[in-house]
Amino acid sequence: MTEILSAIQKSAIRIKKAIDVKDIGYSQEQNSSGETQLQLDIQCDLIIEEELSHVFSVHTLASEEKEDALLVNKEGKYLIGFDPLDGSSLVDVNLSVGSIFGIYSGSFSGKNLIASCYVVYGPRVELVFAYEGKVKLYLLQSGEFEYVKELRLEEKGKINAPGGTQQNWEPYHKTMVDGLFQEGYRLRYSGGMVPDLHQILLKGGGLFSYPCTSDKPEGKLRQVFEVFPFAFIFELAGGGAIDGKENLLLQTPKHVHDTSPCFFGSNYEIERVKSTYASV
Ligand code: AHM
Ligand code: MG
Repeated sequence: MTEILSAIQKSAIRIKKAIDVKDIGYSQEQNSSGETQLQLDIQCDLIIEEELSHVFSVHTLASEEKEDALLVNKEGKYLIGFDPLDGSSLVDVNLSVGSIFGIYSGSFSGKNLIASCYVVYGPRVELVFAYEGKVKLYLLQSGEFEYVKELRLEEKGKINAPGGTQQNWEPYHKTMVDGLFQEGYRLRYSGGMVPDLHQILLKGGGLFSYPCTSDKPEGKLRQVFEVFPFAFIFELAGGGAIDGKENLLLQTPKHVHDTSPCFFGSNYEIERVKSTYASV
């Protein structure tokens, strides 16, 4: 696991440099969800593939930017699912973006997650690594990731980050989101799940939701690359991660690019989601 973390750190340093250039360019290729990929997405994907495929313990790599998983080493023990540059459309407006990694054993299923990690490229580069019962924050300083502290969620937070297009929300979902605002929650939503979830973790709690909507009945966010890694982090930090009813980590995708509605938060808000969704 140390080698995997170190390869992720090396990738993060290279990705930060790739983001910091004047022309990020656009390519004509589409990823498996039919979105036009930014040149930068492709670069970041290649950087991570290059760094992680050198690690002996890595068996398979699956990227949000590639249709199929890539076998790296038959004798390797871990399967890694990653989103090389989540929120990449925010780079040109200079908002924070991130890379997300889930480290699995056996298959890409929620219950098989062993560790997970994300990197936020913001005013500072920070890395969060969840492994062996702890969620640890690191900060990039003079080319090295330095340990900062362990992250723990409070029982209840103050932030509400509701994803998806409001006109496509189910009425019960809108009632729940409005109810939290009426209780004094503040809107914090950048459109990048990495900085949005990072803010909730660092400020002690709140709710991030990306529900099923009329245009996306299975949600938008991908289980293997986005949803499971954050579910693992939120559970280890003392909060919860559900699809509305069940824990997200109980899900097994049929395909590596499958999506799921998802809710991440501290316990108070997750209970609120459960009671809203119990009757639907
Ligand atoms: P991406 O992987 O194509 O960048 O999309 C994922 C992003 C998440 O970071 C974010 O939470 C979500 O899409 C925002 O979607 P929306 O604009 O529909 O709220
Ligand atoms: Mg993404």
